[in-house]
Amino acid sequence: MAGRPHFQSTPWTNGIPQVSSHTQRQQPPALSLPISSARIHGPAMRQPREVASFSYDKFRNLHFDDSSLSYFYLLQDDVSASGGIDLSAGYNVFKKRDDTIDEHLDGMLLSLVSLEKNTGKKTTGDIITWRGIVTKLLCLPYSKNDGFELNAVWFDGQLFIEEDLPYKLATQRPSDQRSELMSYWGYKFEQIATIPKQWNECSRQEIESRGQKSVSNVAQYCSVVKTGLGDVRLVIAGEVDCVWDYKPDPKDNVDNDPKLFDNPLDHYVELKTNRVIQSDRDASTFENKLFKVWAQSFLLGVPKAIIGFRTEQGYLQTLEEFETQKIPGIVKKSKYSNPYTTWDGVDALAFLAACLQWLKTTIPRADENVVWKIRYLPRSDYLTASKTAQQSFLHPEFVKWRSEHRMK
Ligand code: 0WD
Ligand code: CA
Repeated sequence: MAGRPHFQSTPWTNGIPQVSSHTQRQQPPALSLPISSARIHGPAMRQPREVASFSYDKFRNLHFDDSSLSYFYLLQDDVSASGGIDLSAGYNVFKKRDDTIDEHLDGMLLSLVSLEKNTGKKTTGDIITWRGIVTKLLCLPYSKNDGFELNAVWFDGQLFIEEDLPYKLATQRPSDQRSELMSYWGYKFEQIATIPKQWNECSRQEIESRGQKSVSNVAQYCSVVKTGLGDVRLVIAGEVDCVWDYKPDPKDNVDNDPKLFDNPLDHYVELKTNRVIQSDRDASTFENKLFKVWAQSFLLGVPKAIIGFRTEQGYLQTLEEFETQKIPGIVKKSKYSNPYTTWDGVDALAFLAACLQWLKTTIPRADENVVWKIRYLPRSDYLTASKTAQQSFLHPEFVKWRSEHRMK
C-alpha cells in the first residue's frame, strides 16, 4: 500500500536464525522489519541544521569548539605537476586511533550537555545517534552483505542508538596489509588536501610542509545536526573532513533572516579516495562507493564531495568534485551500475523513513533505560528488535545533566 509502512511483528523463527543463549529464548518474540518492503513513500524531509560542533585533538581529548576543523587546499596543478603524489609516504609512522576503545555516543552527548548548559534548552529530537549508523540504515536495502548490531535505549523521551562495538570487532573481516595500506591512503589524502587554518592565516612553510608531517586519524572535527525524515526528528553527529572556504561565525548570523543566513553546512566537504577508473568493473565499484558517499553527505547536509583518484600503487592523479544532490541521478542513469544493485536514492530514503518510524514506535518508550538490540544478519531480509539485560551505554554526565534538568 503506497504511502503506508509495511510493518510486521515476526517471531524469531520466521526464517531468522535463532540466538541460542538461554536468556534469549525466554524473551518475548522479537519484532522485525522486512527490508525489501518497508517503505514510507515521499517522506517529508527537514533541512539539516547545525546545532553544535566539537573537536577531538591529537590526544583524543574533547573540545567543544572548531579547533580540529580543516580547510581544503589542494590544486589539480600541484597533483599533476609532481606526476602523482605518493599516498604511501609516512605509512610506517602512521598514528592510528585504537578503534577497539568503545566511545559509545560520548563525544556527541557531552557536546549536547555543553550546548544545553549554554542555551538552557533541551535539544529536541526523537532519535539521537551517529551519522554513520543512519548511513548504514539508509544503504541497507542495497547493501545486505554485512551484518551489524545496534544498541538502543529510551531516555528522557528520546531514543539513543549506538553501534555494538564488541559485535563489530568480532565479525569484521581480518584486515590484511593491503587493506590497511589502502585505508592509510585515505587519511594521507585528507592530510595533503587540507590545512589547519584558512590559507591567509597559514605561513607558506606550514602549507608547503604539510605532507611531511606524520599522519594521524585521532583528531576529528564533528558537526551535530538536527534533521528529520517523515515523522521522525533526528539529532545526528558526524565527522566533517574540511570546509571548502570558511565556516561562518554564528555571531555573523544573528539576523535570523533565512535569506541572509550563511549556513555552515553549505561550506562542508567530504573527502574520499578511489582507484583511477579504467574498466567497466572499476566504474561499477566506484558507483557503489559514490552512493554511500551520497548517503553519508546527504544526511548531514554536506553539499560537496571531492574524490582523489589514485593509481593501483597509491599515487594520487586527479581530483574530481561531486555535488551531493546530483549523485543519485549520476548513479541511477549509469550503464555501469551493477544490475543487481540499482541504487535508488528515493527508494533508500523511503526505506529509511520506514525504518526510523519502526524504531521510534517498536521500542517501547516506557522501557526507559532498558537496552534493546537491533540486529541485522548478513543477507537476511529483516531487521529485528529484542530486549536485552545490558546496562545503558549513555555517558553518566549526560544522564546526570538531563536527570537534574528534566526539560520539556
Ligand atoms: O563503531 C563505532 N564505535 C563507530 C564510531 C562507528 C561510526 C562512527 N564512530 C565514531 C567516529 O570515530 C567519530 O568519532 O563516531 C564519530 C562520528 O562518526 P560518523 O561520521 O558518524 O562516522 P562515519 O560516517 O561512519 O564515517 C565518517 C568518517 C570516516 O571517513 P570516511 O571517509 O571513511 O567516511 O569517520 C571516520 C572515518 O575517517 N571514522 C573513524 N575513524 C577512526 N576510527 C572510525 C573509527 N572507528 N569510524 C569512522
Ligand atoms: Ca572522508
